[in-house]
Amino acid sequence: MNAKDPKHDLVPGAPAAVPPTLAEPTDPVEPLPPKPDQGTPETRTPTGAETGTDPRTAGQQGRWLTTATGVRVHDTDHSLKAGERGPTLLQDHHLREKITHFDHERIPERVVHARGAGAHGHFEGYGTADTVTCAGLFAEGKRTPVFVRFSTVLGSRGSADTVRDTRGFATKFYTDEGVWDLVGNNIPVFFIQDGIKFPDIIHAGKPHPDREIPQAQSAHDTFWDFVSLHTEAQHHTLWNMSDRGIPRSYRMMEGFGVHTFRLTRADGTTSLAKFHWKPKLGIHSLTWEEAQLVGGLDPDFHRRDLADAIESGAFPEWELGVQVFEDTPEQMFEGIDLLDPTKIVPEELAPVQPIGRMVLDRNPTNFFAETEQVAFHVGHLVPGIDVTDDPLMQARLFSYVDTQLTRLGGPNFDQIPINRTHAPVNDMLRDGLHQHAVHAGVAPYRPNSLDGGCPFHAGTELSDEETRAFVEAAHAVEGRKVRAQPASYDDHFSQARLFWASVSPVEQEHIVRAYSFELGKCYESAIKERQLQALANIDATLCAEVATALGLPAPEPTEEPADVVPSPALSQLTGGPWPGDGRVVGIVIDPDGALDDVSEVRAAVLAAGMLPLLIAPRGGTLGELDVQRTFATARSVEYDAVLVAGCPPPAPDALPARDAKAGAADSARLDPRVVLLLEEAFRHAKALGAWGTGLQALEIAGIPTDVAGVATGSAGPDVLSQVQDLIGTHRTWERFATAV
Ligand code: HDE
Repeated sequence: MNAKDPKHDLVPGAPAAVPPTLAEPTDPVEPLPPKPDQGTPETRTPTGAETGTDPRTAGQQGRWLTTATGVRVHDTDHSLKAGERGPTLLQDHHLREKITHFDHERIPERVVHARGAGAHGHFEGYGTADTVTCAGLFAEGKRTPVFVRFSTVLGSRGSADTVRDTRGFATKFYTDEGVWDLVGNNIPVFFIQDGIKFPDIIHAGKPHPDREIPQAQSAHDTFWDFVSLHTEAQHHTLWNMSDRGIPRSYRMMEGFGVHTFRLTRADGTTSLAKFHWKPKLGIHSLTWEEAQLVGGLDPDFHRRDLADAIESGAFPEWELGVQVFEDTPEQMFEGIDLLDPTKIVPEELAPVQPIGRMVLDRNPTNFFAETEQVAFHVGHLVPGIDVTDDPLMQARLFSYVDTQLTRLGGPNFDQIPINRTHAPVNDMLRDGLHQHAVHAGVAPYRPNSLDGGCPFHAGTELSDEETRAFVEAAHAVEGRKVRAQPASYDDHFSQARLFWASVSPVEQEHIVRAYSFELGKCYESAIKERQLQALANIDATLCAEVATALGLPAPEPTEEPADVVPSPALSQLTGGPWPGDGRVVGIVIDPDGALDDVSEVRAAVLAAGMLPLLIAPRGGTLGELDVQRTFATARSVEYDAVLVAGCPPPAPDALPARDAKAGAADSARLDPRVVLLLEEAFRHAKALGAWGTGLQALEIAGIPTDVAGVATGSAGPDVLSQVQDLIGTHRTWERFATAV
């Protein structure tokens, strides 16, 4: 086994904890430990008790290959045959076990949110929520382990990360009082107001049932057919068409509980509240072109970004905040119906008050065991946090348990290690497929006298932390069976208009392009025209711009556009500058030219918590420098900023006839793939920096040096510090033309 390779410490993504030897290992050793960045679920019994065992023993142990029952195997490469050239014998129990288990390795993917990535971490309360809820996890300094899963909604498990879609943001808090799941999204509103319509919107968004296309996207007829007929979806759709639909990173997304929750104090009094996750790194997005390129070049872009950031110590962080409202019988705030999940409450009207922070600091050890098997449920609530009568939330209370029965194969999914609570379980639930607990006693019923009356009811006094139970808030209801909704739910356009009016011109421009693309991909003109009608009811300019792109007339609104007061908090460009943690900086070098300052700049990028990747004509090592990317493997979309430290001439593999990536610039002086890299980074308004002969490279590539976002200088460290400032605003926004 090699000594630890220092490269493994610098560049994340090494497949194993220890670099492999060139020759096949022949001496039996114990299984290698997981990588240092990886965590596991805490070792708890199926009923929540701490075991104190090393979590690694939950995986494979010992140096010898065994069967599933631990019998040592001497040969797993040859089946048991009747003679060397004869048929395989039915007797071969090892073959049958191996093949049978393999045949059943797959489980149904999630019906929505199938594609996702997860991480472990912790939540720490600030104590500021004590005035509104008795939930123990928010107490000052209280640390609670968490597991978070981010996801897209529409795509299958193997679909690309960077598609235009809503993102799931689901957090499992393993609190002392049981598990609390906050199963939210990165968009604060939803397509529908009543959960009974969830299968309809999802059927419309999923691929067409005949051809099963397109995958993981809303740019098709059935989606726009539904949302144009069902205009309560227009607000959510507008967010999807905005940059929120194509995040740069899971680490750079807001999260929202979407519904209004009911919080209960120790004295039983209640408030209504909306949960918000605010990312430390700000909210940033890809451009549409980047998202398209990444979808092909690195479909795992968000998954990789999350894992790499954690591995390199740039731990993603969010602050949890609440908007709190008086729990009045009307459940309204400033005319906004708090039970309508297609509505937000602008932060300017009800500030988001910070109540704690979450840090994700460990990657899963095993994707299937943890990220795939984690089972969230809106009904996983703890004392102090309750649901409301939002009809979308009500349906979810049924759906999340129900779906696990199919997905995880039975009612004991709470006993899978990643789902195990850290609080004692004594539930009288018995048996079922895959029961892990060995329950003692004879009386899993109440009342009983045979088990000493166990288990007992806990108390309803919320102020008594030792004995309190989860107590439903005694909220009054109307009590008349109807299939109907309140009149306030009929306003479908005013908040879509609010969102449009609140974002910056460049964000508006992106929205126009997104609608134009998506509707342009629809086949049927009637669907485009119907959606244009909905846009007319949101904003005349938006409608006119999209209509022009589609070559259709812009209709007049059928409803008087609402007067709205813009909410600056809705724009991604509000705030900043933001930290550059975990940002990726590409450094182009010419191995045959001067390598002035490259080592120093690389070290400075690392010291700033960012990841430097050296890009050279060929792989390998240049002096003390490792090359991470070649011109053939590099593409601009991987980098948040590009530094140019040399002017490499075309490499031997850059013949335009052989390389589709080749550009048309001064092909004798600069490798055409570097030209493409620089052109793209510039077009996407990313930070560029050059010094020494790198300045010539910019000139040959036609990149102006007298514009915002292009840093030049005589020495690398000086250029890097300018580029770091530019990364703080994510892009040089003034370079984006806005035609709207
Ligand atoms: Fe979900 N949703 N949902 N949803 N949802 C699921 O549960 C459902 C809704 C959300 O990473 C499923 O375990 C219904 C809103 C996330 O494992 C399923 C309705 C919001 C995740 C389900 C909604 C969400 C899910 C599929 C309408 C944002 C991924 C697999 C009443 C607040 C969780 C599963 C993960 C997953 C049903 C609406 C967020 C089928 C019926 C609104 C983040 O149970």
